[in-house]
Amino acid sequence: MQSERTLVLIKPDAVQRGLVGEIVGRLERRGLHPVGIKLMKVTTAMAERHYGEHRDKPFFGGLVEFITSSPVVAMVWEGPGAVALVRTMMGTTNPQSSPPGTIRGDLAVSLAMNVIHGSDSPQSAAREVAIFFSEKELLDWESSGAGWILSDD
Ligand code: 3AN
Repeated sequence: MQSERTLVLIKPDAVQRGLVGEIVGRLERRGLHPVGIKLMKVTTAMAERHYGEHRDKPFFGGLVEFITSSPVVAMVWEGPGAVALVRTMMGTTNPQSSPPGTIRGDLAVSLAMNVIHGSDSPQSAAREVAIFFSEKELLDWESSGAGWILSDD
């Protein structure tokens, strides 16, 4: 399986509830590698770019307001099939229908405050990573001496 990178945001609700370690821990234990992590305040311009596909939706204003309201943890995670893997771990958009065992199913009750964002395709991941990180902020895990213990089989 091909190694991929995906953008993950720990949203303001989860940062405020002290769930950063829980969410990072789940991604680490699954076997993905962090290649970029930062605590940051999302600007309105970044949020409008990031959520551009929802521009015409009635909840767009609230979405931008929420994600810019207080700090998020922005991260890039890498590993085989990382985009779909993180989506599976997140669960469904509405936590009410997200099964136990998923991040939203275990940690969230609200559609608007659903604790985590993960890119929904490799194309979205490339676009979203570029909004939050410059190339020099991302670690090249394999050439950095950190090693790579995941195998393809
Ligand atoms: P996901 O985050 O599961 O990919 P999207 O991309 O459909 O879901 O929606 C982006 C974000 O917009 C969601 N994470 C959620 O916070 C918010 N959202 C989606 N649908 C609604 C809705 N009907 N009302 C309020 N917020 C919504």
